[in-house]
Order: sequence, then structure tokens, then C-alpha cells
Amino acid sequence: MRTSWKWPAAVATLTGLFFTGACAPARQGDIPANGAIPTDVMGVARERGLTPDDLYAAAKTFMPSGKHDDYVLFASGGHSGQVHVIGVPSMRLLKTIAVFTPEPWQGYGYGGGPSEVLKKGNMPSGKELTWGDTHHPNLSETKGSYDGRFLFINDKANARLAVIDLRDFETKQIIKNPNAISDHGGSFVTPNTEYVVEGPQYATPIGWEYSDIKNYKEKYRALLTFWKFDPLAGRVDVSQSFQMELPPYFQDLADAGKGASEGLVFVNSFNTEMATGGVENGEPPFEAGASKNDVDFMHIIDWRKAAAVAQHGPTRTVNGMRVIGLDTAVKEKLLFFTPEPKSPHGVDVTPSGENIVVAGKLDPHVTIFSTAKIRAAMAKGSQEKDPFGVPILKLDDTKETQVELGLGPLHTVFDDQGYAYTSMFLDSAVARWTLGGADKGKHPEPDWTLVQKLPVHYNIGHIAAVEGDTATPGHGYVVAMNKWSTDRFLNVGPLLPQNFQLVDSARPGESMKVLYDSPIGVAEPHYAQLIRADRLKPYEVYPFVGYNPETGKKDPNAVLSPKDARIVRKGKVVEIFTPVIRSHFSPEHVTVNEGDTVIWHLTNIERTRDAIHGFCIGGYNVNLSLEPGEHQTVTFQADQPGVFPFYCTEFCSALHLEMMGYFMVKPR
Ligand code: RUQ
Ligand code: CUA
Repeated sequence: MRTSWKWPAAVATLTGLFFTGACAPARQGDIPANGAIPTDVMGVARERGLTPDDLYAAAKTFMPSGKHDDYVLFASGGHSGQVHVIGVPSMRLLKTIAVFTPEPWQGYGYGGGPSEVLKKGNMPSGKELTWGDTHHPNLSETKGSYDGRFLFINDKANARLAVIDLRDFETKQIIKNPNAISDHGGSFVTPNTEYVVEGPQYATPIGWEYSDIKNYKEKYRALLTFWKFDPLAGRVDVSQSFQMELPPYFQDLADAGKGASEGLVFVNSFNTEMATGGVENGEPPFEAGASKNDVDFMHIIDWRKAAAVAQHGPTRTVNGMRVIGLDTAVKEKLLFFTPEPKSPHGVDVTPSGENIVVAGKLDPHVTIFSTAKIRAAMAKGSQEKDPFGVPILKLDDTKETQVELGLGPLHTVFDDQGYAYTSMFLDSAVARWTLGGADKGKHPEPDWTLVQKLPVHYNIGHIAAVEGDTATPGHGYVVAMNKWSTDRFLNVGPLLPQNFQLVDSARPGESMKVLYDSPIGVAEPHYAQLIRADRLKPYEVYPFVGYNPETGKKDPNAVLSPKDARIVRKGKVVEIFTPVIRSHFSPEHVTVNEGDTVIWHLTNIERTRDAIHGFCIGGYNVNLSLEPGEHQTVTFQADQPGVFPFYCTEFCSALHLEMMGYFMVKPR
């Protein structure tokens, strides 16, 4: 074992002077007995009872005014349905991107183009969905590294996928999966973002048709979806996408191979028992029934071959999607299984792609598979089959090694020093361990060895490291995404925030430290990805006036100058063209008749960074955000007579309160 990292001697001596003897922590700002308010670092530290470790953590995370974070964490917003953007190391929340849930600040879901994006996520029946359970944000990749262009995220509750463009951090596309109603292992990308992979979770009949649960084995199926991404359009092309039918196991996480394993996708599963629950009928509950077997199956899928089969057949089309049947997947050698430890959760490909790490929630080890061995075993085939005829490759033929870590290993990320970091849910710890082979890196410890277990608070789920799931990870920070915070924060009632803990992982050996506790008081985030900030190149203002963020083009109804302000009436349709600029709308009086259709075109003609205007009409549930250059059109029925002030919702200038007008609806 290596010795712990040492507090630099000079600092230790200095701080030692101040930490000898008892000093009861006072409340910050209290005037000490001698009347002297400490104004120097050590005085404040002594007053607040801070240790040298605390001062180190403060120095590592404090962001002076006007300085920027080096990294950006894109975190799922869990059942808030959104995505959080957090600066690292400061852990400051920079933005919440509206995705599956209406969000007023961004004018998302209150008229205008974003409402149309949101509507595309409705059920095929037309039923409106106003939330999602976002799980796994995934950044677009080029050659297995983040390219900073797009972010994808899945909605576990309703099986939907969203595309966010990182030029403006806005959701551009929501797709309702036409054949699945439950997903989980999304939204992983192949190394050049050829496909965005949406893995299934709870099996249902295809298209969630009704079928008695007695018909589980015959009728219920899982579907793995390969959404074809068009990087030029910045959208998923549904017509080029396809699905693969899988047995009704509960497929969990997925990861795309890269480097040595490029061309493969790995998906793990639980409930290979095909338990169907039913405690009310005296059946074992899902939790018991689905965790009986000692092993479940890692699914190995040859996605390049599958894409060729999708292209040339045989496939069938279900609700407009091409589906590769389970029989075809077996016959065409697209799908293989290999055993993995009981009730696995994470499946993570190492940076070189040579190994795949699987953690079993109920197994103290992580199991490391070898890509080379898997490829050889696939070529050889196997006589052993699951009940659906899928060949099962022997564990001894696919396994590289196992490393014992402790209780409840879940997810693993990597750095460029040859370390892996696994979240330990039951142990409430981050386990650092060493890789071997092509990922060996610079770590001084023996390969495949547990190095340190750092306690975190508490019940860590996912874990993020600097570009830690890519072919080119960095190092320095790990974020522990803890499900429980219990006593970490001030009591805000029985619904507690989650706790993202920033961990210093810069040094080798047993020297990881917790640097910062960050309360996440918005639902239960799952996964996050941590990207170098300099890879992101967002707009400061939209590239030209009249930019429609939904189309990326100049809107045909853009109002480009103040002289274009007008009202156009055609029978019962009233169109209003409004340029928006500090500090007025034009026109300021809009009078329509009850029952008219109102089509209001608004363009923010400002070119100054941060000169944002809002546009709301009280009583009409209309609320837009208009960023410099942005155009929006909102259409609604004037179905309530009366006088309704409209105004700007952003305090844009000294005369912001005057930025208003009257929308007057004459009664019938
Ligand atoms: S999961 S906490 Cu839904 Cu990604 Cu593991
Ligand atoms: Cu524009 Cu306030």
C-alpha cells in the first residue's frame, strides 16, 4: 500500500499554528470576545473551525468572481424531466435545460416553437406527457471522444429520446419510441455518433399492446433501438433507424464498444428468470423472483452487421419502424450472450475498448471481460442456448479477470492514469482500482487491484469522471452522485435533496478526497458526463436576426427592423409582427375580437450579449423567451374577452417595466 498524500509541509506548519488548542467554532460574523473580527484567512478558518483539509478543498473549488470552470457536468434531472448543467470544480448550477417538462424561463411549453418540440413527445394517441424520467445524458462523440456538439437523453418512464443542440443548449427534438414504453439503457452513442442507442428496461408486448401477463414468455419482448443520427441536420432520422427484438429479460444499461471493441454494443440484463411478480396472488415479488439466478446475461450485439440486416432484410415494419426479429438476430449472428454476475447494473467499456467492466449489484466483484476473447468466442459460436435460441458464450471464454471491491458495485468510469472508479452503492464509497492491458496507464500499483475506497455520503449511484467513458479520458475529478444526503444539509423537510460530491482524484494511490457537497434539490439525477469546457462552442448571441431555434434558419415571418411592425387582419385571423428591442414592443395596442385566431410573430432584434427579452400575456398562458436574434411565433385563440397587459419578463433595462402593452379582446 502506498502512503497517503501529505499536506505540504509549509502549509502544515502554518496552519498548525492556528489549529493547536481548542477553538470552539463560532457562527461566522460573530464578534469575538476580544472584539476583533478576523479578516485574514487563518483567522476566518479558526473562527469557523476549518481544518487544513477544508482549506485545501476550498482552494480547489472556490471560483473567483468572473473566472470560469474548467469542466462542465451534464447531469440528468431525473424525474424533473430536465438536464442540469453544472460547472466543475465550483459545482455551481449554470443552467437547467428544459427537455421533457414545460419550463417557463426558457419559454418551453407556453406557446412558440418549443411547445411544438414538446408536443412531438406526446403519446401516439395524442395523450399529452408533461414530464419524463431522464436517466442517461450522453454527449455526441467523434472517434470515441466528446466533440461538444450534441447531447442526448432518454426518458425511462415513457421510452422517449431527446436531442439537445449544444450551440444554444436547447432541446431540438423529442421522439416517442413507437414500439416501446419503457427504456433505460439509453442514450449511448456509437463512437462516431452513427447511432444513438436506446436500451429497453421492462418488457411489454411490442407497441405496449394488451396481453395477459400469463403470456409473458410468448408475447412480451424487449426492443433495442438504434436511432440513426444525422449530424448535419442535428436530428435523429427515424426513417433510417431500426430496432432489434430481444428476449423479455429486463435489459439494463448499455455501452457501445470503441477502439478494440468498435462495432459491438454491450447490454446487461437482470430478470433472466423471467419472473412476472404478483405478490397479491402469492407469487414471489419481482425483487425476489428476478434475482434468483446466480448469473444473468450480458448481451453482445454486432451493430454494424445489424445495420446491414436492417438495410437489406429480413426485417418487419412495426408502427413505421424496421424491426429485426429475434430469430433473424440469432440466425444472422447479431446477438450473443455471456454470463455476468447476479443482477448486474453497470456495463462500461474501458478507454482502449479492450475490456468491458460489469458490476453486479449483488456480487462483491467487478467482472472484466476481454474484447479479444469475446470476438474469438463469437467466431467459434456456442452450442449452449437460452430458451430463445440465443447462443451463450462460456464465461471462461470471455472473462479477463475479476476484482473484489466490496458491497454493491454499480457503475465504473476511467481516467488517463490507468485507474477505474466504481460506485459502491451498499458500501457508500468510491472504489479506485487499477486497470491492466492496453489501459494500464501510469498507475504504480499492480494491475487489477483495489487501491482505495473513499467513503461518500450516501448510497452512491452513478459516478462521473473527466470524459471518463471516452477513448480519451482526463483526470483530476470524480463526481459521486449520491442518492441519499440524510444529514449533509440543513433540514428542508422530509423530501431531501440528492448530494453530488466532488472528489479530488488528481493524485495516485490512496489520496482521493471529498472536496465539496452539492445539494441537488431537483428530483433524483442518475447519470452525468463531465466534459472539458473548452470543447463546447456555444453561441453568444444567435448568428443572425430572425433565427428560428427550431429550424436553425431565418424564419419567414422574422421581423427584422422596427419599421416592419404591423398588424394584418384576414377575416377572423389576426397576425401581429413585433420587433422586440430595449425597451418596447411594437405595436403596443393590439385589439382583436373574441373568437379570433391570433398569430403573433416576435423577433428580438438585439445583437448585444445577454439582451434577453421575455414576452408574456397574463391570463393566456403565453410566455416566451427571446434571446438576441431569436424569432418565435405563438398562435392562440382569443377566447377570453377583456383587457390583458402583455409585458417583458426579463429585467432588460432601466425602462423594463415600461416594456409592455395591452392585448384587448372585444366581447362578441
Ligand atoms: S441507473 S444508479 Cu438508471 Cu443509470 Cu444506475
Ligand atoms: Cu425587455 Cu424587460
